[in-house]
Amino acid sequence: MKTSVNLIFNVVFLVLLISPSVFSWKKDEFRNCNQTPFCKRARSRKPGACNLIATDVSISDDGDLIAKLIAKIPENNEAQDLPTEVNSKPLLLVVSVYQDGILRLKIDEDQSLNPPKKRFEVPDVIIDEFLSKKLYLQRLSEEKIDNDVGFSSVVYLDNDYEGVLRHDPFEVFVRERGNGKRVLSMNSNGLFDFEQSREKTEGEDWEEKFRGHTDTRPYGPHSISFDVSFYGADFVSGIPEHATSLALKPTSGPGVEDGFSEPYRLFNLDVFEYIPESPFGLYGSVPFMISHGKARGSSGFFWLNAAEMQIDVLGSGWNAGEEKIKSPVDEKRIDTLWMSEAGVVDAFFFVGPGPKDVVRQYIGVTGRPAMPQLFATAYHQCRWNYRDEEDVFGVDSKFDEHDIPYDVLWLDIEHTDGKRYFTWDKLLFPNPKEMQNKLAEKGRHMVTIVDPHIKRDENYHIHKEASNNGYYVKDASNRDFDGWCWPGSSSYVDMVNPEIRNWWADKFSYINYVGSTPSLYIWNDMNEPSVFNGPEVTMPRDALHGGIEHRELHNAYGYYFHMATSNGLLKRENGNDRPFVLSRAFFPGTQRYGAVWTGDNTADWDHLRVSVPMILTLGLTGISFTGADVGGFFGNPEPDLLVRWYQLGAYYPFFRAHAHQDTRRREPWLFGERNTELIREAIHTRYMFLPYFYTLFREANVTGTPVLRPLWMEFPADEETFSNDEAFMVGNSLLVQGIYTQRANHVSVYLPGEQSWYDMRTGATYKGGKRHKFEVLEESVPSFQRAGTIMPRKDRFRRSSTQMEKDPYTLVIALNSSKEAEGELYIDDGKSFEFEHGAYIHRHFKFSNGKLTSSNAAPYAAGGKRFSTECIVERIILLGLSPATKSALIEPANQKVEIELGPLTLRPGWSPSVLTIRKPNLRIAEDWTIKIL
Ligand code: NBV
Repeated sequence: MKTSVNLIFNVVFLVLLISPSVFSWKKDEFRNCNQTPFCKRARSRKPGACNLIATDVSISDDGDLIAKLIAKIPENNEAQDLPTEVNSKPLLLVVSVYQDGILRLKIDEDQSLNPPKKRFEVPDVIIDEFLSKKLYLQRLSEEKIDNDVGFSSVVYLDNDYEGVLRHDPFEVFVRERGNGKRVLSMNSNGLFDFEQSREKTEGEDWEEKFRGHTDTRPYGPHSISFDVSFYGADFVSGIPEHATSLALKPTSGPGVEDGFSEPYRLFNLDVFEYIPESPFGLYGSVPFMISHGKARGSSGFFWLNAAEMQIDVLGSGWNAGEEKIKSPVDEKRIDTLWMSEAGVVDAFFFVGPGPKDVVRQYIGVTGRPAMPQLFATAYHQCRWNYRDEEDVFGVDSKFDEHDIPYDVLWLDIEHTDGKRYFTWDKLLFPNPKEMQNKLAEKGRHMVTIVDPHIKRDENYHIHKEASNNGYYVKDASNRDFDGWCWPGSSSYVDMVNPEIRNWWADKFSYINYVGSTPSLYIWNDMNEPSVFNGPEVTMPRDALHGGIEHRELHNAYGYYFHMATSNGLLKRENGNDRPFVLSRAFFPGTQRYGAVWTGDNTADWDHLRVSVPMILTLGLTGISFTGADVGGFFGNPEPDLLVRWYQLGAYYPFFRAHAHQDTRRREPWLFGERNTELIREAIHTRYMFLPYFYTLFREANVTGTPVLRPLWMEFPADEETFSNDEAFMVGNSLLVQGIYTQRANHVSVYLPGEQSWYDMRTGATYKGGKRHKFEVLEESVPSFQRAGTIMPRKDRFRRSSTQMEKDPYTLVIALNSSKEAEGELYIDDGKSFEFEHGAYIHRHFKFSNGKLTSSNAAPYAAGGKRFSTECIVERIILLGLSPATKSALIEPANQKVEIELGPLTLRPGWSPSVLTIRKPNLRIAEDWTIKIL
């Protein structure tokens, strides 16, 4: 009986899913702020409503600043909306200081008063290294601010900044030492509110209903909200994931645009056909905001909390007409309102002052981005689904036939036996190992999908073990939670528990994952988690992970799943290879485990456009290895859109084409010869720049600075760049402008800075600090090398990146007005963790005084492992030298070489000022100098 009900349910679901009329964003399926009581309550609070003051301020034995927050009982006590005994219980506040000027603020209930509930603090996000960088406060200085009743306590952050806890009214802020200028602050608008857990009062109903789902809310309201202000800011950015502009638009106050009156929601959700312009929350959440302004630079605020969060950006004048609250500061600032359903306050203040500093400070807390294997930075070919082995081999050989390189072929859910992950459909994929090995012979890899929903089938080994061991998330009545997903009735492994994550990780061993080989890597989808019949297509908030409610950790579920999967690949028998796992859901710390993509976009121009701010925003939050489905997941792209998408996608850090199963096939050779040629050229561009990309991935791995950067990250003082998210920087050297309209003839490109830019195809120069109008070419999107930089390339095209390993390098030197340039190249084995022990090459190239020098940028690290390569430099391209230059001298060999004219790339058309030194045949790993004669 149950099986036939399952079957009917499945069929109905499938019909619904593939029917185009239901393939549009169904707003009503999701809660808005008004339907979310904690959000509604927080949003309706008036500035100055917070009546908390800090008392008993002291330095603890642990070297922290500690205080109690108590309610100041107003003379007229009518305004209290909670029983007095709740309000009068003190909250505990702890301010700790860490290296790099980081202030951490924790506020929680006092456990010694036995609150009815211990609130959840998210483990496994903050890295140990950060904790070891705590500074122990020695003494407290106090001062009076304005006409305050009490004092403020001041703590030293570093030479330039200090943190202040203002006692009455309670406020925490960071300011510059010396001039006292504020950087960022909390509760300056008096909106702080902390709903303490308590017993139910008589007649109170804590249940919440939404579209037929009941949330039992056994612990009642325990939300937290507060305001955060960013000083000297022209805009704020960050808090992914939303499909919207990079500079966040106001969501409250005057001047709110249509469609932006809801707060930015952070609640991981599987949203069918998301629209390309909305504050609506998508698949992942990072509650980290970065501000930037011409005057002061950047600052950042991070709230480690995994419950649903809603964030308002308050448009200027948002509090006009309100009774003015006592604030000493009238300088330019952006106010924001942060609201979360549960958890504690665990907040980090980052002082910057540059955008790169803020990102470094943030990843100092949450961890450095993983260094990917080289193959993963190349081109990936995916579709839902490559039908069977024959299809796989067909696609694989067509790439060769058409001379298009690719590195990874992906298999979506249909490759499994009835959506039982870790299995293969025996008819369609009878020989998975042979299939992977065949591709591996050409240096190619495969990826299979492994989702978190486990089919409840007694004969399925994963289900049997998980249910016998009690490894599933439980529902509110403590039974295995049973929800609907691709396999029908499914349960979800409780990834928050480290023991269960370990068990999951073991499933990736070659013995357990039958049919897997070392060239197979993994894709985690649906890990928000997506539950077709759940409230808002996800897990009920009252589901249980041990004693923790799902509501408290919802946004981190997918992170733990990603972590467990990535650890699974590490545990494989050849665990010395770096894992590659793509995840749809994400949370702070995701950058340590792998790549992320922007989910189910649509094949239209607006989605192409919004992919750029989405990827840039992720990069600002440390998650640098990201991309959008090239071509658009839903729908059929017109050939010109597909071509433009390849041309832009070739610069995404994660470059993968993907398509829904109902779309027409769209492999690169299916749109006529000319389009094949154009797509080939786009993919070739990526392969050509792989050495540059890999160097940038290493930079991200060390410093957190993302591979793809907003223009303002490189040109922080140039206001023209602040609202520009149609162009971006790849590293510090390359500016790329997307083409986002059909049949565009011209495009206006702003080239920032004082130095000029060289057209990447022709070498023609254009002035910086100016907008230029360019004719739009069919062959490529506009891209420019910044004067003063040196970019490494590999210009020979092979079948895959792995086959380019021994290929020679080209260096492109773009001289600035002082005839100087600099650049870097990072090389390692592209695969293992040996680089962490010093087995890498890091070269620094510098051109000045008519000489190009290659020197070692990284004296061998402790641990002493070496990496060597025989690779040579086969070409040096010089941009910006006089065309009369005829020869150069290579030192130390004392060999004279000719300098010839162009070209810049192996394609036709270059400017006459492009000079080339052919075959200098220098070893890339060695020190050398070339002197222009
Ligand atoms: O596994 C099927 C798809 C996948 O192709 C896509 O990339 C994911 O984002 N998956 C979502 C589930 C179904 C979407 C309609």
